[in-house]
Amino acid sequence: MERTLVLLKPDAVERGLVGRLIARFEDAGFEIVEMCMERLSRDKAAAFYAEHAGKDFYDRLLDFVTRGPVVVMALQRDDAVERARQIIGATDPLAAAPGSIRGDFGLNKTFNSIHGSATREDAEREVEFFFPSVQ
Ligand code: 3AN
Repeated sequence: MERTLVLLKPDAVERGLVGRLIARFEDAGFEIVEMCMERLSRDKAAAFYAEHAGKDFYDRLLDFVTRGPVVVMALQRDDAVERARQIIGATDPLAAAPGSIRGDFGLNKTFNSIHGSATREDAEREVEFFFPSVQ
């Protein structure tokens, strides 16, 4: 069974969307393998988003994801990475399909409510990053 990492960003937590967003994944057959709520330190956020270091939106992204708590989940089902990306929608909420999480709730390219692993390799690294004890 495949796993992916989903992170509900501060704008989702602040707006009281956590329960509805988790329900979308459970309704789509995902099992929650691990879950935690935490406020990311700047160093941890920088490590998580290291691939974007130096980009024009990087500091804005770190300010945003550290401004309040996030909810992090390791989710499992067949084709978890691809299916979660479909449920989440495109990075830019304006381009995200209506009915996808970002299409329905994302505010802009930075405040886009949720992160999901982009590839199976990213998923393995990201699950290990947040939940090192998970096999
Ligand atoms: P995704 O989360 O859709 O996989 P990534 O991994 O390219 O997108 O980007 C990670 C995060 O960086 C996005 N969720 C978004 O918050 C932010 N981001 C990406 N591209 C932009 C951009 N062009 N302008 C502002 N923020 C961006």
